[in-house]
Amino acid sequence: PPTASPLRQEAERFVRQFHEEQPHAGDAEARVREVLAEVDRTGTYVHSPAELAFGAKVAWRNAARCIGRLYWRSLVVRDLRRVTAPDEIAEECFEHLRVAANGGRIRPVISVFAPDRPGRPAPRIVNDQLVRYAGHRTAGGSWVGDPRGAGLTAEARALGWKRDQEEFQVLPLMVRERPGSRPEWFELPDGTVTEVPLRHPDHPFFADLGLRWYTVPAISDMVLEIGGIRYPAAPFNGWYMGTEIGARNLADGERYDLLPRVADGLGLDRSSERTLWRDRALVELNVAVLHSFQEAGVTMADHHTESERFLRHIAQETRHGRPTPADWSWIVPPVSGSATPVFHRYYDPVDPSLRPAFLPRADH
Ligand code: HEM
Ligand code: NRG
Repeated sequence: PPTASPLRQEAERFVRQFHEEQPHAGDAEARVREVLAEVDRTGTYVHSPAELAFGAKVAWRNAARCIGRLYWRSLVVRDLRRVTAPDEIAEECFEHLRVAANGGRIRPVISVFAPDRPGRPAPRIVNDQLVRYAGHRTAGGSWVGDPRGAGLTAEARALGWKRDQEEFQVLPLMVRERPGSRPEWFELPDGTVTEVPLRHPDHPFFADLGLRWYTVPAISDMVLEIGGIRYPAAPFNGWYMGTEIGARNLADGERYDLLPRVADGLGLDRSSERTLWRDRALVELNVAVLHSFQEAGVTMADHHTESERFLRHIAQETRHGRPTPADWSWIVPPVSGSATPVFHRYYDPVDPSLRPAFLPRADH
């Protein structure tokens, strides 16, 4: 049998890590022998439920761009490896959203569908998040909806999906049975997507802008890789940090581009950049996002609290003798960076070979 295939090496490395971190999980050497024999016999191997759960949690722990890692141990892992039919994948994604939304008390959840196997690639979710708003460019060059959703909107329409053009129109979930095959699409059923209408505690004009956002950010286009096994359909979510919505999704010029309208509502002087109307509008937009989620009873972190938690996470990992690789440019919040403690330091270097990991999807 081959002794040095990448899969054998990754499998052995993972099984040893699993047993090192979980000393009560049984006999490491016996499991290594079993896994390697299975790889030699079948070209792949099957994780135990405990290995899968551990692998998913450690992939989160290893996510160098994620500020939310303090709670990595609490990830709810839904083992759906037997689910391969697109309609059943969609149904379980909808159940994922309901489990995660939890009436407002957001739970971090991952749903792990079938892995790729030799000669049998697994299904893929086309959407980059389970919930995304459609976006269309008008004849005049302006946008209706989220420009980030434009590609998915075009794909959905090519498959026969058609809806009115609205600012916050939830896209259908599209699932491919195999890479390259024509996706099937599924409308998200009523009650699956919870959204929060946005208003400002002090400025009534804000509610009239008609803004809203969904409560569960569920990334669905990353590959979960554990011990050399790739799970291309493994959507995961935590809760939002307010700045993701208030300082990026609604504010970026390439997204909803709302700073001019918010500034006008606030009566700010936009005749010069030096009035800092953009900065002042950004702060009030972020106040509105945090206030609205709070009033709706939906979990959301502010960037000061989440920054402080992240430094506690690093300290906790240090006590366990582990580094916390982190990407400064992703960790530091997009507003008020220097007012948060994560700005004022550097981090352990990012090691692209670190596993388990969430990887960007290479194929579609
Ligand atoms: C990225 C926060 C949970 C994995 C991020 C980002 C933020 C964040 C702010 C940067 C996103 C951006 O700038 O677009 C949080 C918070 C969580 C949480 C507040 C609350 C519990 C999770 C969970 C996982 C995860 C449960 C996986 C199990 C990741 C990964 C990225 C990321 C892989 C990088 C995404 C990319 O490369 O595009 N997170 N996160 N996070 N998070 Fe978390
Ligand atoms: N910025 C994106 C979401 C990226 C991931 N953020 C999280 N992840 N909070 C957006 O939709 O604004 N998470 O798993 O909680």
